[in-house]
Amino acid sequence: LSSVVVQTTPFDGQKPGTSGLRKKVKVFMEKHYTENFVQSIFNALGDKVKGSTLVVGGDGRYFSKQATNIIIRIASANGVGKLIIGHLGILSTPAVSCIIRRRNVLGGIVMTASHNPGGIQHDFGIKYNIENGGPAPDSVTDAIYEHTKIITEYKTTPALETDRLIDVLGSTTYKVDGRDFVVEVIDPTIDYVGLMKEIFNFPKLRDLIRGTEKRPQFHVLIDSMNGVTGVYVRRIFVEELGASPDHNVRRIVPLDNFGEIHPDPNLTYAKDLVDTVKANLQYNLGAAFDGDGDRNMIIGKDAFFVTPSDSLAVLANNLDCIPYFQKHGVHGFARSMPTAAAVDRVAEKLGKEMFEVPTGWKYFGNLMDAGRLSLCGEESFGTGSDHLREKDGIWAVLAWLSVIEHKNMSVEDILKEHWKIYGRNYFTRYDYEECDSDAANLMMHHLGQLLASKDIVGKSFASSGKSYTVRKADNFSYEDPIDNSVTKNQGVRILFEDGSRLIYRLSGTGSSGATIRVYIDSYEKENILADAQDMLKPLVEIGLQISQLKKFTGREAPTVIT
Ligand code: VG1
Ligand code: CO
Repeated sequence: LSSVVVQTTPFDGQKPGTSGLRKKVKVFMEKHYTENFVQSIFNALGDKVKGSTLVVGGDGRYFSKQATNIIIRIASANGVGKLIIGHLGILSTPAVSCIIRRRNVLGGIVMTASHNPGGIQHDFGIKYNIENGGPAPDSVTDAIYEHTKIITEYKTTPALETDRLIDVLGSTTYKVDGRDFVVEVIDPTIDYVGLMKEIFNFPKLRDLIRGTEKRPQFHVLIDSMNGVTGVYVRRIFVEELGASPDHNVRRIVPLDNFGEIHPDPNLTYAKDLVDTVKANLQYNLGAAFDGDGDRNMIIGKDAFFVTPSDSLAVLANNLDCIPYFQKHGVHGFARSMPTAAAVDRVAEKLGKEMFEVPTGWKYFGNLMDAGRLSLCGEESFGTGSDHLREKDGIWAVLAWLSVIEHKNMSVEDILKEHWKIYGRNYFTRYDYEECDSDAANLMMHHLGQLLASKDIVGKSFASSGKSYTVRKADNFSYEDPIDNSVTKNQGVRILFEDGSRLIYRLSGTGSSGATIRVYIDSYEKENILADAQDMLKPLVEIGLQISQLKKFTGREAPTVIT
């Protein structure tokens, strides 16, 4: 087979966001659009591509097959030696990370738009992961973006027959321009399940889920929301841990449009799971994942909600019951800046290093590689550890089950005990999705001016009888302690004297318009059993007042509250 060179011209806006390039499917379908981006990845990688091995797979959303074929042909023409592809193009985001690490390859191309809806009308996405298994850092995504702006041609091998190639397991070797090019189609679960078995005590978890003479069954309901985790849930929960395929798992067949739902595990989009757990009090735990399997939501009996910030803190406090951490030790903890600081209190008590990074998993990788970070999380339903370099939904549920097995307590009791010891960080996030971009930018500009004005510090704001005085206000910037790279403008923070915070930032994962996120949190030492929305109401109002969000966007209410 011979490669050919195809002339092309650049597209605007191929800038990877918080987690890769995400656009409407129809945009990716435009002639040369996907090709340009894939070629730009190879251009940014340069000589490293020659003879390299890359992993390819994704959440199976609409357009994945076409994109896989494009990637195969372009990779072959660019001198890639081998592609390892998940069967049917399926690989969860954590599984890609796992395979890159276990097989020591150059990187991976992940086809996902995560929790964004799928189907011909909705979203597609491509992101590149580097050799540590993690999302490419800004230096790499910036280089890719620069190439997308100047691209004039791409290389491909049009005669390479890809039809049905990824439907069958096994290796195929081609000769392209005289070189060997191998496509190996693998079982998407094999590496990942192997890793989970090394990390956790599967026999114990099996006893928990099936029950023993001494202990009643612990009933779980695991919801894959028609996303990619279905194949992993079947292997791990049903086949390995003995969960019932009828009662313990749901929506575990990946669909390319996610069954027309929004595969995002939160109280709004996973309401179906919440309602089912509420209606069936035999369930002790419910969990849901997003489309690509890196997010998780945990609820207890009667749908008792665990905020991701608390989930992180509870796991941090109990890691020593998990074999992986017994073996490797527990190094530092980290969270993204908007995530509530519950884990910071655990770090302090246990004497561990604690890091606060910008939003997005790529900022955790360096710390993990340097051996300074074991467990981290984000308020956006992301939890993970240094077992790989992505957040990992299934891992988080197995970690929770390990803690439950060890403590022999309910989800709710574990949380209440935790708050009693550490106090509680109340947290909520208001999302205003698909706002007018100009309006959102004007609001951020207004906040920027506020920061620049000298009198913001010391100023008091009052609402519903509560008053808060500003201690500090800034736009978050982060210096990576390992490579000293600096990332600026990561969100406007208004920090109050009592430790409460208001944070504003624009989403970097949407595919149209702008999504404004407002994060609100406050800490209570004693008053730990209140309702989060009631508790935070005054601060929410102050947040709207300071930002003049309604005036700028015309929005009366958020699209999603978590
Ligand atoms: C959102 C979340 C962020 C997360 C990112 C990717 O980003 O806030 O915490 O890392 O999604 O998650 P943004 O820029 O929209 O706020 V995923 O599961 O979409 O890969
Ligand atoms: Co995701």
